[in-house]
Amino acid sequence: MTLTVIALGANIDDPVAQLKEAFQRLRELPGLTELRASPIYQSPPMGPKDQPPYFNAVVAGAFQGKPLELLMALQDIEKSMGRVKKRHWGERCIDLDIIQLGENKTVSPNLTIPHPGIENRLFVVQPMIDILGVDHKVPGLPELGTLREALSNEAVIVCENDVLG
Ligand code: A4P
Ligand code: MG
Repeated sequence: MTLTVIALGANIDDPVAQLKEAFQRLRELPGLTELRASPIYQSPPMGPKDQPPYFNAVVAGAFQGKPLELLMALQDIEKSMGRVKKRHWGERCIDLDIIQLGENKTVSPNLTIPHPGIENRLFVVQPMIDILGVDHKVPGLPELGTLREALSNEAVIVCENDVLG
C-alpha cells in the first residue's frame, strides 16, 4: 500500500457538484482505500484569466497498483464525467491529478510524479496541509509548511459550507 494524494479541480458546470461526484467515483476504485478528503477551496484561475474561478480539493488514501493504472482510472473518471480537452490550463468540468505516490518518482511522456508545479499552487498545498499536516513532504520538495510560507501572497478561500462527502 502506498500513500497517494490526488488533486481535484473544476471550474465549469456546477464545479462543487463535480468535485463531489468525482470523490464518490474515487471511493469506488478497488485499488484505492482509506480515503480522506480536504475542505473545498476557491481560487482565481492560474493560467488564462478569461475563465471562471476554480474549486479545488485534495484526497489522500492508500493505493495498491501501478502508477499508470491509477492514471488510467482517473482519466476514465474524467471522461465518463464529460471532460472535454479545450486548451492548456483552460476551463474543465473535472481535473484529477496524481500529486504524490509515496516516494515514487515517475517521469514518462504521459505521467510525471510528483506532479510538477506543486510548489506554485497554494490550491494544492493548503488542502494537503489540512489532511497531511505542515511537516508532510512530497519527494524532492521542502515540507508543506515551508511551501505555504513562500505562497503567502496567493489567494485561496475555504468554502465553509461545502464538503466533498
Ligand atoms: N499527466 C502527467 N503527469 C500527470 C499526473 N501526475 N497526474 C498528463 C495526472 N495527469 C498527468 O493533463 C494533460 C496530461 O497530463 C494528461 O493527459 C496526463 O497524461 P490535463 O489535465 O489535460 O491538463 P492541461 O491543462 O493540458 O495541463 P496541466 O499542466 O496538466 O494542467 P493542470 O496542472 O492540470 O492545471 N487554476 C486554479 N486556481 N486551480 C486549478 O486547479 N488547474 C489548471 C490545470 C489551470 N489553472 C488552475 C487549475
Ligand atoms: Mg490534469
